[in-house]
Amino acid sequence: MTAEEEMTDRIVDLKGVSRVIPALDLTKPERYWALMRELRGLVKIVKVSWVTLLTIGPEGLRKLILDNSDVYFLMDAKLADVNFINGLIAGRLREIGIRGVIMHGFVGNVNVPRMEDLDLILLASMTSGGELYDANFDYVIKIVKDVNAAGVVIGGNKPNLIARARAILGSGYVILSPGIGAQGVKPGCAIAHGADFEIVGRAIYESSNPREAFIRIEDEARRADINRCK
Ligand code: BMP
Repeated sequence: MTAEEEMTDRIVDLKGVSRVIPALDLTKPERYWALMRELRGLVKIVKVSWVTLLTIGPEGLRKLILDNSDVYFLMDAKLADVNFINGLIAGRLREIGIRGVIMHGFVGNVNVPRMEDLDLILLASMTSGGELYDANFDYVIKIVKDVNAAGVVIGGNKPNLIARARAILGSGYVILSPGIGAQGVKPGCAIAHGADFEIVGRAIYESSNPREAFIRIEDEARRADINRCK
């Protein structure tokens, strides 16, 4: 069976199934396989990045995906080129097994390629800086539906923007929030404000026991309580 046959195609189908997306920004190739072994059977989605691609290369990433065929791989490419090039890059990523690609929303409607067999997720607000981003927040949220994106990334430290996006987008789109753990947001607090998934990097991969850290954060995310987040 191929990786494609074993996993869900769409991130929206994983809403409620899993709440924590480990971010694998690791600089030693062997750590990718070691961490995926630790998280086996628990993790449904992982986020890889330019750090991943520059550490294990495209063939390494293809192998990592094949070796973990029950996991949805999301590439945080933060694309911001013209439509044609964004489409070419996203298509190449799809060929190596990536299911979802994150790109910048500020490039606008015209530069978001329409991909049939890949989830595109638009970065709408960053955990740090990004004042210009937030000034254009409503524009990025508005184009999500127009470009048929799967959802958005909004910093977990921006609870009001998460709630605003949820109100505008409804439940058919995903909201992913980074900033949990190492950047100071408590697990569960982005979800309490309307996010579907919390992206967690260092709090998992720098833990002495990543499997336990994942289980604890997933549990806290599952019990998301807005009263603990004030
Ligand atoms: P960590 O939990 O170690 O802080 O990692 C956060 C992850 O989320 C990194 O992969 C980073 O690129 C990503 N991220 C972020 O921290 N803030 C943003 O606004 C957008 C991101 O993609």
